[in-house]
Amino acid sequence: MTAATVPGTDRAPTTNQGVVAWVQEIAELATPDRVVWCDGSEEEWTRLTDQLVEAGTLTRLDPDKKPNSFYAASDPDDVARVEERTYICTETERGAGPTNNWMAPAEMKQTMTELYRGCMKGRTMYVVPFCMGPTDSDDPMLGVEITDSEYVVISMKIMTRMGAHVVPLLDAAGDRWVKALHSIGAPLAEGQADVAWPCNETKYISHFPETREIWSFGSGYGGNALLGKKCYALRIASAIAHDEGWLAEHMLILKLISPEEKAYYVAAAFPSACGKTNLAMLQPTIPGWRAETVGDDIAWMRFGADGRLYAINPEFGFFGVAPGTNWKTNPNAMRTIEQGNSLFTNVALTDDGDVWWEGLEGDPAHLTDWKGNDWTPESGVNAAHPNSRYTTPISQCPVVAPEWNDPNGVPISAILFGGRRKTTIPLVTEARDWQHGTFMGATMSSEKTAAAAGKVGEVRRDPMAMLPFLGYNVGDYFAHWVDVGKSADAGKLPKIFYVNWFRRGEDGRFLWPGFGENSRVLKWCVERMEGTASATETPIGFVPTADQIDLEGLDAEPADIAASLAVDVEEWKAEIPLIEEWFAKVGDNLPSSIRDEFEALKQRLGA
Ligand code: GTP
Ligand code: SPV
Ligand code: MN
Repeated sequence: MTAATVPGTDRAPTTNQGVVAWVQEIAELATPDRVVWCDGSEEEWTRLTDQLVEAGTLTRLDPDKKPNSFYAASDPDDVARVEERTYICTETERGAGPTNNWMAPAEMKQTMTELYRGCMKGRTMYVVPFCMGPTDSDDPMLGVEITDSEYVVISMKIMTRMGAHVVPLLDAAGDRWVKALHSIGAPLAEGQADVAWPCNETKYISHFPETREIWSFGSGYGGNALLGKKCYALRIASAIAHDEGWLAEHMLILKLISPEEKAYYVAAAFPSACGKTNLAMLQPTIPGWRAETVGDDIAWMRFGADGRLYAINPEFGFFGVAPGTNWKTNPNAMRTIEQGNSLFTNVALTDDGDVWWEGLEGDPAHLTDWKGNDWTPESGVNAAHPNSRYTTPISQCPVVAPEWNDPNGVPISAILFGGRRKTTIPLVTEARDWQHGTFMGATMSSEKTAAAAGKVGEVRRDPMAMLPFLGYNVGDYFAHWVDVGKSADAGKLPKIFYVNWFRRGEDGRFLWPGFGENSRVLKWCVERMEGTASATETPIGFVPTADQIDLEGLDAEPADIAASLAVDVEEWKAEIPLIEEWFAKVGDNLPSSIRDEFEALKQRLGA
């Protein structure tokens, strides 16, 4: 089939000839049965969800419980981001750096072109115009995703600003838009029956930061397939941000309001499945304090005319970890999904048309688990996959900040870094200054979670929670952070803190209750910014003692709180060779200022 005969190719709603030519080129290569230009309408949503119910990909939930909401179960081999199949294809290997898989762009394109050849046979090719961040921005960040997955189209409707209203922006964009090509890689032969979750064993998630392109093949799940999210808003955008002097970060954005009605905006970088969504929807336990959500996963930060750092959330929905979410840990997420218009992937299905996952209230006697098997409490397996997720509109969040859609963003006064560490890292540490904070971020570490395929629990360095999401050389990234600090008025830079909600006692229990109680830590951070709280200077930075944090009414063992805040010099000395090893990997591109911070830390520890 040639492009001229792929029905629909010629129905482009845009005058952007670059878009038209690219769609034509891909239609010719992938040979779908038809091309559909998505308009993002309710009619389109209904048509696609009906079609997916018919195909067995989606199950409609009971509308009295979750209106206009659906359950999906993926192929058991397509459940998370595939980091070992994720590539940064820069002209030089140095460009991608020591932390990314690299292949030369021409070689990758040659390999993948052969995979894409005929890969949409028997399917529909959808063209999804989308915008990351508010559409009324001075410089809207546009993209076009081509995909052969209906599930991806409806997910993109929740997660991005997409459809007809983006087309006028695209018309005027020239070549300032990102080509995002996605295929599940499951062509259908004449008469071949489809499966509920088609995908391909061979997977590639490839990025070409120099030409602002994304090529994804073989997976239909999450960050592998919804290309506006990690691929564009982090990997491609981090490279753009490096060139243009701003920051694209794996951070939530939270608005904290004091009893005096003063608002503080906080951005926080925690690795995948380490608490961003939960903190973003925090329900403070301290009387008089309130919190509102701006974003739960990604922040784009630029300096404003007043010299302060302003953040926007480029996303339009939440793609949240389901297990552990409940009315106690995250009531605002529960209220968001309760309103419907949501997808639930790889959770369990109840017998009465609702969803369930480990940690949710209720103790169901019978379920259909994420693999489609009968499940009872005696089954001895999880009913939901640990990386099962809800996809839901931000606008439904009952505590969404009114300014979440403001193209100018919100002024950030604090940045938190944090990982999941059983030992060593105290509940909270304040950096001495921006450069020290950059060192903290650069040496951050965390135990691996189910958000990516691979071994769970292993400690790895995850700088600024960006290890899997950086579109260029990690040493250049650290230098960029240092430069951003130098370019600014020090007094206007956010203060940096390092937190750890996950420190454990010898018996394995969490020392800090976490969730809403994290507001106590945030209150201390705010009071440090205001100069009203005290801290104790330690070799690793400023750490509070238990009496320096507001613990009134907290139900916790004082010994546990003290242990969560302890700076154990011996544990820290054991951390030194691990940082040494990490910096050896970063190599010659490690900025000397970050090396200096390390030497100073060693001196203070007597290591
Ligand atoms: P991604 O969407 O993968 O980027 O994850 P995330 O960083 O948004 O993590 P999320 O908030 O979804 O939390 C992941 C897991 O950590 C869930 O099972 C939570 O219940 C758990 N969690 C979140 N906050 C806390 C906390 O303060 N303490 C403890 N112990 N667990 C937490
Ligand atoms: C993460 O892993 O950090 C996520 C989920 O937010 S995904 O979109 O799959 O990357
Ligand atoms: Mn994330």
